[in-house]
Amino acid sequence: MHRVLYAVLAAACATPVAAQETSLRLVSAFPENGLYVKHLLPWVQKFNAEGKGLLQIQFVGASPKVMSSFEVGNAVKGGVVDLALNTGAFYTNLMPEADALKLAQISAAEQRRNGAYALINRIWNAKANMQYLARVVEHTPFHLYLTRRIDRPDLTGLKLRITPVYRDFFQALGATLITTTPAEVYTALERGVVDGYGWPIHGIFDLNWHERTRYRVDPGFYNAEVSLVMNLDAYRRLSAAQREYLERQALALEALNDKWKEVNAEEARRQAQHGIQIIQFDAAAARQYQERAYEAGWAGILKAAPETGAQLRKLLAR
Ligand code: 173
Repeated sequence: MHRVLYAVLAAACATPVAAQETSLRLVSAFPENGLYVKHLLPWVQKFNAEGKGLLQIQFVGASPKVMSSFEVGNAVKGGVVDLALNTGAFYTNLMPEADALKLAQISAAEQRRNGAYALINRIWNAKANMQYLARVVEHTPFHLYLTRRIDRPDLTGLKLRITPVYRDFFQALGATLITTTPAEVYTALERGVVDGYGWPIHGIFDLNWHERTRYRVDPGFYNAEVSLVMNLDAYRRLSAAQREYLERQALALEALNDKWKEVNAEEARRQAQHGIQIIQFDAAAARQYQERAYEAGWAGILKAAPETGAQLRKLLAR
């Protein structure tokens, strides 16, 4: 991160601007012009309109401009920022369990009811100094996008751009892997450094990856997770009224998640329109592909975090 920006962020964090009002600084680990920030900003506006005199959110900016996607977790942990729109795969450096939320097979609402959120918060509090506030994306599978055709679920000889989300699965299928932030995907495709990448069903137009994408492999797998997380100290500094307000707005944000169903249908149409072809396996191979994804995904989590991984699996898997 730029040193000057770091100093500015650190100095201005959660400064009470009036006796009662607190302003929280929010950073997005996903790019400024992407679907996720576009989804979040109207909520921030509403939050600020209704929270005058109590609690405000200042959107500071997004990766890669303010900091690398992979640094945002650390910035939240250390209190350099108060809030982040982030995904667990971007902060596995803090705790490997962060990446387990992609394996959830029940809704966020169910996770609140069955104790998963309480468990997530015990782990996130203890290991990352974070409060987990809301899941901002649901109903969204990840896919493998390619520049070359394959005809069966064998990735041998393919070089793929990944984050930890896809690592264990794509590795199990024989791929060679290169980890990059979203900001580096276009150049990797352009230079032919990779033959494809993992990404959700939506969002490939945000940074023009569609120009370099010929195929999408169906089916998708997992449950793309993007969430709002908060520095735990900043969370604990809030008054009861501020916390109640924040939690209420976080619930309201989570309640918007059905929208992704429509977005995803539209994005799939748009991909087809741009000539992106679907590589589809037969039913048996497709089922195997998805089973393999979950098997490899949980194996990776359990290997890195045997105890908490098993607790998470109990509450997140069906
Ligand atoms: O960068 C990624 O491919 C990634 O890990 C991710 C996670 C959630 C939503 C979108 C992308």
